[in-house]
Amino acid sequence: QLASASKKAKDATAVAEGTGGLTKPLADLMGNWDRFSFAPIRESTVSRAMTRRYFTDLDAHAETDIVIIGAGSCGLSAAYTLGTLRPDLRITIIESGVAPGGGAWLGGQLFSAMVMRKPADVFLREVGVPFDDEGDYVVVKHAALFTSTVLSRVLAMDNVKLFNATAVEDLITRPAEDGKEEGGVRIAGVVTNWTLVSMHHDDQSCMDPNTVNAPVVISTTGHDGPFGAFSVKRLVSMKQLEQLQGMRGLDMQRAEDAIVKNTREIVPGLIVGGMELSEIDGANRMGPTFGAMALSGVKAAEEAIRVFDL
Ligand code: AHZ
Repeated sequence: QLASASKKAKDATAVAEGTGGLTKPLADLMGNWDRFSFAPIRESTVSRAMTRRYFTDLDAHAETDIVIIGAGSCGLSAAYTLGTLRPDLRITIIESGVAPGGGAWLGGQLFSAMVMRKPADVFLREVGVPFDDEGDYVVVKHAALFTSTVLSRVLAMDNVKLFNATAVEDLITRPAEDGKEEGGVRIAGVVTNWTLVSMHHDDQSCMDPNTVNAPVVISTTGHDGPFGAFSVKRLVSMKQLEQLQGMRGLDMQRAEDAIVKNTREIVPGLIVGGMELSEIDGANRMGPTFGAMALSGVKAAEEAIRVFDL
């Protein structure tokens, strides 16, 4: 107790003598808790502060330039690249989870460190994530440092809105332009619902969805799973793809090059990146090395701009 009291006194002195590395307004608060009180507020003010912004965003993003489905390592890397290169575009990220980041909060087997093979270090330098250089590969001390840094850069962009806890339930389609195969479609946006609603279609009725129109969609929903490989599975059920080849076994060497090289427009208006691609092409998985996710995101952004500008 004595030690903690003397530490408190010391902290208070440190604040009195200087800011100790903190900004002055925060430093000034410390040591003055007896006189502390928050500014007054009414509950409805809080409700309106949230809902007005959310519904203004919903209204603005009902017509968007580019939708990104999934905010995992690939989707966030795509969003960062797009948002930086094209501040003129309205970008909408739809993420079914409450917590964006997909599988990129940990490395492998719940370990902290995240490995990326070179040249993916260029993306880390770009967004400002520190790493240990180990020669052919680099290591970020905690995967969460990568994900939180990219996420914070993306969320700070004026032209990007993330709707999390929101699932893409379907794709909006239009008949493909002249000259395309009979019955072919182009993708013209996404169909959405609150994820908790999407999870209850089996036991509740009449829970129709909402829509977002967009000329270009990037799908990065990961490999097959309860929510994964969403768009490519839907392309099969709507007969735009004959079948999925299915993700192959783990081979880091092959998997990462293949994912980046194969990141492309799969049907008009729909670009697929990250591990969702492995289900179409029958690519290997890479397990816990994330360079291909970052660079597939960069390539997906480049493709999206090309398609958007056509
Ligand atoms: O919640 C999902 C996750 O955040 C989200 N998602 C999936 N279906 C969705 C839907 N609507 C909205 N219908 C949806 N969001 O998509 C995100 C996918 O993130 P991920 O981390 O699973 O995929 P990724 O391709 O960005 O990264 C894959 C990382 C992997 S998997 C792997 C292996 O298994 O070997 N190795 C690596 C590096």
